[in-house]
Amino acid sequence: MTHILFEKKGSVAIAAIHRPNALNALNSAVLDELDELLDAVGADDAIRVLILTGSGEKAFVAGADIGEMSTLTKAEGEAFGKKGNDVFLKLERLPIPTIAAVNGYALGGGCEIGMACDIRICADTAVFGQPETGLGITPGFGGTQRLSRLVGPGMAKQMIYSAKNIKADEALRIGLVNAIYPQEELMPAALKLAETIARNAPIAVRACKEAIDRGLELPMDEAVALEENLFGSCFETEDQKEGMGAFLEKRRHEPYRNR
Ligand code: DAK
Repeated sequence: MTHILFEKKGSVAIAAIHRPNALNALNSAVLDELDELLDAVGADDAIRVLILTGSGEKAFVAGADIGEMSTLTKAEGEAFGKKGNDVFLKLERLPIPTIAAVNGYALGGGCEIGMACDIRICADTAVFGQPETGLGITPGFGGTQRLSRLVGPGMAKQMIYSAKNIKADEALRIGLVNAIYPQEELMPAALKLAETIARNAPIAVRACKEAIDRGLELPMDEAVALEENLFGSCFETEDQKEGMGAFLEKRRHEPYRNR
């Protein structure tokens, strides 16, 4: 891949968007590579957590590629929006947990791809925003939907209508990110969190992701029924037997085996 740097550290995968000449802006080529990468990560049983970041120190992702978008017709704009939305939905629905390590500018499509991850942490240099209305367009990769679900419609509308960027501390205050780290500590912190998650029983972790994400779309009675179902399914796993057995025998559990 040319536009994504990929590495595995144990059971944690790290993907860094890499377009050094455009602050990692998302063009069609990046979206195609991301699509392919997500299929590969989803098919790899050994990967338990995916960290998404931007290469370099200045940007996570500075948005969709404005050069590529500037000449789009209505039909091409819709097709570009669909391509992005399909990839972002694939990221959001990846069965394993995902962490966005936001290491700089996360604007437009950059803020949106971060919001398609389960957890966001950022560097103290990070800047977030949805600048689209200032460019004559709407957020096109799910920003109107995910931002309002994450920070509430009032704050999402303020950010989107005003097209004003916010800094890391404001992003933390409104709940857009979970934590802020000095730039050099961001990736170690992301890795530490990923490894902590990866040590827990993978089937249970995936079931929690499904229960939270699908449950949020359901009325409460259906959502708790979904939780009951997923809870029950854990009792068919070897990892549940090992985890509870170890507790009762007052010993540390063996590494979970994803079975
Ligand atoms: N696209 C293309 N190139 C970009 C870019 C972007 N989003 N952001 C930066 N670059 C390029 C710059 O053009 C520059 O290239 P050269 O001139 O060196 O060739 C290089 O990256 C370095 O950027 P700067 O020189 O501007 O760096 P500064 O430090 O001065 O400024 C900045 C950093 C992040 C404040 C500035 O680059 C900036 O404002 N960038 C644009 C940020 C932005 O507005 N992003 C949101 C894009 S809109 C839709 C689908 C998708 C979307 C909407 C609708 N549908 C189909 C409905 C999504 C929209 C967006 O994401």
